[in-house]
Amino acid sequence: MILITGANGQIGVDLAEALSVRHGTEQLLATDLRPPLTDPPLVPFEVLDVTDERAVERLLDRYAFTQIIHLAGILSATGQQYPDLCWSVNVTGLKHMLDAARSRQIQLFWPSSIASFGPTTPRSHTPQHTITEPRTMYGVTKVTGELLSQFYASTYDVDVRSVRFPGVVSHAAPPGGGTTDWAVAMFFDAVSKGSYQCFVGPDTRMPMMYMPDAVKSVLDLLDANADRLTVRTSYNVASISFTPAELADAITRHMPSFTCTYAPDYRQQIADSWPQSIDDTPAREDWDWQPDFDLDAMVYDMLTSVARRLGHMSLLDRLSRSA
Ligand code: AKB
Repeated sequence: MILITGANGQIGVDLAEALSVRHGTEQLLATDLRPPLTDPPLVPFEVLDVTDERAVERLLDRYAFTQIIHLAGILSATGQQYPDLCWSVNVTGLKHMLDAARSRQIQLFWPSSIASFGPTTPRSHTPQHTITEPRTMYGVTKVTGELLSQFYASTYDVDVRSVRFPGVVSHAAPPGGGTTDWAVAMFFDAVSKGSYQCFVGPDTRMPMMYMPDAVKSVLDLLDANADRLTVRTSYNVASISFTPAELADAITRHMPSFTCTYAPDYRQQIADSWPQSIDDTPAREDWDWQPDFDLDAMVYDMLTSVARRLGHMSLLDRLSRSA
């Protein structure tokens, strides 16, 4: 059986669906601090606060889990506003999962982030092994989590696996409190309002990934032969890098009247401290990582999906005719 924490979040919703296709819903237990998104839930569901060690232990005592997909976490922008909460959820929560994985011999996946890097890291083609001096609390928790994972893997032989996600673009569930959220919000505002005001400047280049590739990276890493894995902190995974102006341009090719304006706020400083592109050679060599989507394929798929979700039939029709 597979335990998913943070199942109501942006990655949790899509990953739970992919896992239920693979293993059947009866093999999953989705958990989150908040109640399920649908009634009845799509997969068996329980409320779980990952910072509550007793609650975590009680839950793990009741099921024979073989894998934990630990997605509960606070993202970068929220983490700057609530640093104590960010530490507690991201570090204490992960430590509870590592301890559970250790005592019960469960395989554990959790996502780190490009936020592990900081202003002293090379920003272009950021290598796997490089300086990790983040300035955000979120980044501090991710570096801490990576080092904890490596310690548990090398000292206690825990099979812990992780990727450093870039911004993830998707339509099933909204991201919350991230610095890369503009890349999702731009699609929803383009379809619902025809315009978007972006909270980072037009030339802010950031590494991104479309959700199907993000899901694929998790499944591929979980499937990989343990003997081939050389990284037990967290693997760099790269896909596409683009700026808000480039994304706006790509959207405009399908929606000529779309306009994007810019009003950078405190998130600009966070974005400027992160890499612009990522070198993921070890992931490609160790477990054959390869993304499928480029910018244009992602934009077409996102616009189609968001138009369908928001009931914008004329746009859907136009998109299908231009395919
Ligand atoms: C965020 O913006 O905080 C996340 C991330 C890159 O980890 N999307």
